[in-house]
Amino acid sequence: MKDYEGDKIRNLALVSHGGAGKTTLTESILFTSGTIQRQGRVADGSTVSDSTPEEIKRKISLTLSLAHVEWGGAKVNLIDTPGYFDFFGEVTAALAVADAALIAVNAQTGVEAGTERIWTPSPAEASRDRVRHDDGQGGRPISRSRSRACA
Ligand SMILES: Nc1nc2c(ncn2[C@@H]2O[C@H](COP(=O)(O)OP(=O)(O)OP(=O)(O)O)[C@@H](O)[C@H]2O)c(=O)[nH]1
Ligand SMILES: [Mg+2]
Repeated sequence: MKDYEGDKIRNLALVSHGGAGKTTLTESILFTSGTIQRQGRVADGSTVSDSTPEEIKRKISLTLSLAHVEWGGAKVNLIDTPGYFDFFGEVTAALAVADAALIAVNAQTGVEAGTERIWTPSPAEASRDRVRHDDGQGGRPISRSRSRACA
């Protein structure tokens, strides 16, 4: 595989409510960029992202999956995440390494609960952000917010 300098690598997480179209969009990006020659469909179990037997059977994403395209001289890593709450840990993991998030929204149903959950920080997350700004050392307030998160 070609080597890319760090400034030519982008990590893009696709996130949103279940069924909004993340896997379909990932497949379209792969096809449009010429990375794959045939555009698969979730309903047929033929997408790059939903490739495990369980995902093919259920027709939903269960774990995050990685794919990449080359675009404008950069390597764009696509991280397709599951939208169902049960697998929210996969979204957290993807966002931890992503440079940017692409939020797919179903044009017919609009912003749904799962998308709001990703968009809105939990009280513990918000609290931790604030104390980081207030206190350059961070240690004591952060451990306090950790206690709140675990309470
Ligand atoms: N008509 C139409 N159907 C779409 C579109 N995008 C996705 N779908 C269909 O909607 C269903 C769900 O699409 P997915 O791509 O699996 O959605 P997802 O966000 O990856 O779903 P999860 O992985 O379960 O969160 C599939 O049957 C798709 O074929 C679209 O733009 N238009
Ligand atoms: Mg999916």
